[in-house]
Amino acid sequence: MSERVIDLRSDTVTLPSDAMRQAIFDAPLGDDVMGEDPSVKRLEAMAAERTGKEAAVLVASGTMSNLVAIMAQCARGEEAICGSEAHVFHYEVAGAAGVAGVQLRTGPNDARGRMATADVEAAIRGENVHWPRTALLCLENTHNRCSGAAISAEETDELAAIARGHGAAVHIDGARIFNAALAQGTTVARLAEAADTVGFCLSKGLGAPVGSVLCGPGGVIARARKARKMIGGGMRQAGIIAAAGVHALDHMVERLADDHANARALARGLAQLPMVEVDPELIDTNIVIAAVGDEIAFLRALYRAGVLAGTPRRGAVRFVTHYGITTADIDDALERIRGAVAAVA
Ligand code: TLP
Repeated sequence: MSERVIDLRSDTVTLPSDAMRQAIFDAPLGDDVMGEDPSVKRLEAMAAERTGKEAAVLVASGTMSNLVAIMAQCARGEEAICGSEAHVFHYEVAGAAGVAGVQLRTGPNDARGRMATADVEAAIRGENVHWPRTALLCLENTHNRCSGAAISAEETDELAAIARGHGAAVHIDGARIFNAALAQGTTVARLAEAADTVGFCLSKGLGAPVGSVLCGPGGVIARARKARKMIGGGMRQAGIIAAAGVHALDHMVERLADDHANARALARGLAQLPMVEVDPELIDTNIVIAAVGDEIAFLRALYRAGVLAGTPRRGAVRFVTHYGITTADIDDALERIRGAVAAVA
């Protein structure tokens, strides 16, 4: 392995900046289960405001945000619809089924993370003694397994209207919804307007060490808060975490544009290489997924060259740009990847 490792496995590897560490150090604290942590209250108020929702609750992770959103909006034995490529379906240990008692039903996602209105309509159950009630539609923005595609507000509006027409609530897994808003020149509130609940992560591109926030109507968030307690997510002096989140919302949002530019540059460089297929025009945000043939051999060669990436599926590799990765790092990574590809070929 060569000198410094360039870690493009995920934006979850970001480390807090010195200023963020200082904000954590300075945070006023209290017992949040007793509703007395001023830093948590401040973060939750900011999050509600940014997403255009009435209330918010700080949770430990994106996974917990999706789980408590499901617990708050579905009864056991009910069904939630999500895309076939959804994070909640692939990577959350079937928590909807295992913990919430909720069955996930998928409809197809296209390569850009979109769902067709007809497919959502078809996945919603009617009234029949055999069928579970469709309680929730879960969307994802940006769409992780679909190359970080940013989903438009109009598309969300359209799908949400169908769900609502059948009495189902709408949740957005907005782990990277600040990326989605920035990429489309809109606000998170606009992207989430048609949804009941939206969760976003502090610990990805926003650079905080821990945490996600679920936002929505007061009554739903009260139920989510109770669900959070049930699964052991009631945290005491959680202001330690929340202070990093406040700092992130104040200082780390605009810089996500650098990650997007770096991802585009990386995709442009990758597209020049033999054995690698990727369309740089389709990179909306900070995730690049490229087709490479034998992904294991490819990742091993990259590893030896000091570049870390991941794989979302057979034949594909994933690179994620983030805070701490500069434009010079991207040039360096491309140089190393060029050498690695030559070695594999
Ligand atoms: N995604 C992680 C891995 O789990 C794949 C990553 O490296 O991208 N929703 C979406 C859309 C996500 O991308 C993730 C994390 C989550 C939820 C879960 O967040 P955490 O890891 O905080 O539980």
